Amino acid sequence: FSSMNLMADNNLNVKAPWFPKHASELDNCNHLMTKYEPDLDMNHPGFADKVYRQRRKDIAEIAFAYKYGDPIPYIDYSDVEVKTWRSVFKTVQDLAPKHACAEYRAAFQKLQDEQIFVDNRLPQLQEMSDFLRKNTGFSLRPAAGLLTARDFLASLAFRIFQSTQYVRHVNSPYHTPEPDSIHELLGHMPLLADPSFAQFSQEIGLASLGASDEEIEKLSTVYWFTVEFGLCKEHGQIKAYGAGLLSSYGELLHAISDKCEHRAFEPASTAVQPYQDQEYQPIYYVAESFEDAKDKFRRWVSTMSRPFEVRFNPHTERVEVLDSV
Ligand code: TIH
Ligand code: FE2
Repeated sequence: FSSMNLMADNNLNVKAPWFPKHASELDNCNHLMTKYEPDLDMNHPGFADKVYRQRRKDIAEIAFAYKYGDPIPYIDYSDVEVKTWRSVFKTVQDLAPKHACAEYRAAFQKLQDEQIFVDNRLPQLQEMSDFLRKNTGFSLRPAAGLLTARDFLASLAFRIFQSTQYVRHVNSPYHTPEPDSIHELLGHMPLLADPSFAQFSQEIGLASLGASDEEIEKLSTVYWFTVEFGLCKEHGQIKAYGAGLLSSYGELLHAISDKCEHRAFEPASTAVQPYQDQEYQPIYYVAESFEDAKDKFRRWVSTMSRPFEVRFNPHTERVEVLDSV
């Protein structure tokens, strides 16, 4: 401890990229990746659907206008959007008891008990944010689409999850290559309500602050193969905890079939495994448990080159930078 001094902001190693020091600075962390958008990609199921494209624009505007501290605006979801929600919700209800990890099942039950997960309406981000805050201190802010890895990971450091608010096109309910609110709600929210998993998510975020581009790439690859597409062991059986699996009926069945490869989660090798994000994954990584994944992740992160340490102060929602060189 004695060798670590709090660094003044302007003292920070000039080589470290800018990063937010307070949750309010996430207002600047909303840069989008332009990938698979209904306006740009002819293969998007919404490409020829004018009504869908306008809806996406309207909901994106809400996210761009959002500022720290605002309540998350209410979305009046249409009958078509509710129909899409219902069909995905039903498949998750069918598959989760057998294929989702215990932490997911427990949180899913809680969300049903509190009437947040029901089949005839989409949960609003604000009520979901309140639920998470009570359980793990996580909260939500609306995002307009797929964010850059640096911006997305930075928010996790503050226990803030940037969540899309639009709904996938009704013609592709069981798999979409882009995040949407159904993926966020059914995939991410249950696990963000689990304390151990919430901690793991925040640690990925903390490790990303001020990291080099190469390290961001590695961290987002680890994120991809854990938080998004992770499998884990439970009493000798393989279960899903990755959000991209739990929100996609199609990919969940693929991931537990013999049409793909399962490897043991090992951060150093997982971090450099190339992946694609348009189709089902050919490889999945299996963790022994969240605790084991966290231990391995911590050991690996400590080998990274960042010349300072960061510590989150939950009372001020500020990240303190500790000079460790
Ligand atoms: N493929 C997921 C689904 O269909 O629900 C959504 C995404 C997961 C990861 C990135 S986008
Ligand atoms: Fe996701």
